[in-house]
Amino acid sequence: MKYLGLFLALCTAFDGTLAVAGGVDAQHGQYPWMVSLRELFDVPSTIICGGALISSEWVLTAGHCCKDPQRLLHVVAGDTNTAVNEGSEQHRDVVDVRVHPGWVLDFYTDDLCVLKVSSPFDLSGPYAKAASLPAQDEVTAEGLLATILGWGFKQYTDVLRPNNLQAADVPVISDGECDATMDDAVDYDKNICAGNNGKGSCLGDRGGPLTLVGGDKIVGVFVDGEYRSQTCGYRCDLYTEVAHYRDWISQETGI
Ligand SMILES: [Ca+2]
Ligand SMILES: [Ca+2]
Repeated sequence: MKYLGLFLALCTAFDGTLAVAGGVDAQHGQYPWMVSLRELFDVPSTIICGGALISSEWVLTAGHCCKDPQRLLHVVAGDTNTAVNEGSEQHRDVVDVRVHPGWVLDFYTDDLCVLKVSSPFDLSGPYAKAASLPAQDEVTAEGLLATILGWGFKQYTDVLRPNNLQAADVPVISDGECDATMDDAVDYDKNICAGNNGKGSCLGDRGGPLTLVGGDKIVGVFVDGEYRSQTCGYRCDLYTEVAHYRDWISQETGI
C-alpha cells in the first residue's frame, strides 16, 4: 500500500472515469501517424500492438511487440474505425524487424523496435503521415500535455475493445515522481512517464506513440501500465523515451 498511497498523493484527482482509459474517439485523420500491428494470417485480424509511422517505410513500436520472430506481422495505416471501411486503409507486410539489442524479455529498458514495411505507404493524402522525432537526449518537460492513442481496452475489466481509435491528452510526469510511484526497477534516463486523472494507456495499447499535443513529435512508446491494481488510468504509465534512442533509430533506419 506504500506505493499506492504515494501514487494517490502524487497523481491525484483520479476520478474513476476510464475509457485508452479516459479517452475519446479520435477523428478520422486526426493522428495520421498512428498504425496498428496485426498478425498476418489471423482472421479476423487482431490488433497486437500500436505503432507510429516515422517515414513512408518505417514504423516505430515497442520491442516486445516484435519479440516473436515466427509471428508474421502486417501494418495497417490510415485506419481509425476498425469496424468500418473508411476507404483510406493501407495494408503492408513487414519485411524487416529490428528490436533494440538491449531489450530483454519482460524488462522495460530498451523496449523499442523499428519495422520496415514491404513497400512505402502512400503519405500524399490526409490519413497517413509520418510523425516527427525528438533530437537525441532532447528533454521533454514535465507537465507538457501529450496524446496517448490506442485500440486497447477502455477499462481493465472490459471484454471488447473499441472499434474507434481512442485518444487522451495526459501530462508528462517527471522521472522523480514516476520513480516514487513505481516499485519496479526502471531506468528513467531511458523511460518517460505520463498519465493522470483517470486517463492512461490500457491493455492492448502497447507500442503506441505518446505525441506532444499541438504537433506530431513522438516522445514515448507505450510499454507498461501499472496493472497490479487491475485498473487502467490509475497510475503513471511507462513509455520508452524516444529521445534517448534517436541515434539508434537513425542508425537502423537512416531517418
Ligand atoms: Ca477502418
Ligand atoms: Ca526520462
